[in-house]
Amino acid sequence: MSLTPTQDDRFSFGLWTVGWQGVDVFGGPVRPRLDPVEAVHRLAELGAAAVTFHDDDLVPDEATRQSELDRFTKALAETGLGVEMATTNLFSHAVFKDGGLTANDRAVRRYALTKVLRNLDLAAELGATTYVLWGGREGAESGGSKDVHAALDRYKESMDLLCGYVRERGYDLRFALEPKPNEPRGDILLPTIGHALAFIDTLDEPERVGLNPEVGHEEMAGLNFAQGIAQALWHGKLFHVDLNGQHGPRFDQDLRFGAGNLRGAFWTVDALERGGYDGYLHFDYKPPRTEDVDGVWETARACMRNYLILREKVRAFRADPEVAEALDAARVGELAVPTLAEGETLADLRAQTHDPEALAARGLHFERLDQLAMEHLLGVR
Ligand SMILES: [Mn+2]
Repeated sequence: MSLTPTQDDRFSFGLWTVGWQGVDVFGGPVRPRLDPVEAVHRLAELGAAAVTFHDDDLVPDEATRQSELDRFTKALAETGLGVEMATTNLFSHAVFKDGGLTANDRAVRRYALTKVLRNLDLAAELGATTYVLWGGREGAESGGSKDVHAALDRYKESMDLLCGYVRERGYDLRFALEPKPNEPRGDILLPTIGHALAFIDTLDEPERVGLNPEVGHEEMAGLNFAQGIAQALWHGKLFHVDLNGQHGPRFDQDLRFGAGNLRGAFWTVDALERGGYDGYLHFDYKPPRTEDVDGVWETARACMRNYLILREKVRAFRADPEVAEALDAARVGELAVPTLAEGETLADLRAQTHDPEALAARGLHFERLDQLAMEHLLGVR
């Protein structure tokens, strides 16, 4: 078993992840700025396949925009790394204090749209095929300050305009909405996978818009990430994924993948590997403030290594004959059988005798199955 990543594994990192300087609500930077060119070289050495960026990570300054882009594309060419996704920073600048696409102030919304459009052009130029929209500031702290009905109208208006732009330009780009329940806003619009899926159905071009769910964001809402992405896959909407770690409902921890809810990570890898997801495995995490620059690269290496370890564990679990037996005993396969037989009617069903007491007496043996998963995860099988 190889735990050394290669480009075939399709691991990808945001420039803002390894580049996070540790600025949080209570303290300033603990690490120097990381040059995107160095990030590209280091990530390539570690076995990543691609990088992703916000406009402000890569080209923060108008005066140096072209020279920075030239250096960056040279680094990509030297390493063979790709750009698979890009996104717009609609949250850091003070102008976005009440959001971008759903700000009450119409002039702010008009500026936000132009910022997205400009970075869409750059994303397409650099070969990205996914464009993420995380609306961290799209929300409110108090009930009266945001007309949710109007905000969703404006969100839809923006998405319809952006889809139309991408179509007219002929860009090979799909949008992926990234849900999050709260932080930085008190309550964020489209807070979970389910909210975002329902919203996508209202768009003019729903086929161009899917999801970029993040482990920690769903777990902050107390939700099960593996079940969430399984539903996104069922809808054909898992366009991208943000892998990281989180310890239950609290502030957004952005731990390296595998830290936090380890059992959740096992089932997340199982859901991705078995569910037909064929996109990039993207890490969106923050190396803790305790780490120096060497520690940052250790966390990047660990994200990929933990995925590969869990992939091996999941494969061994699925290949274990005792697991196959336990799955049978748990009637897991039976759920794929339609409840009514071909040609059978509800009248036929009602004409039959059902014995709920006898059915109730059957055990489902789920605990044995889960213990087998636990033992694979703990390395004793
Ligand atoms: Mn996060």
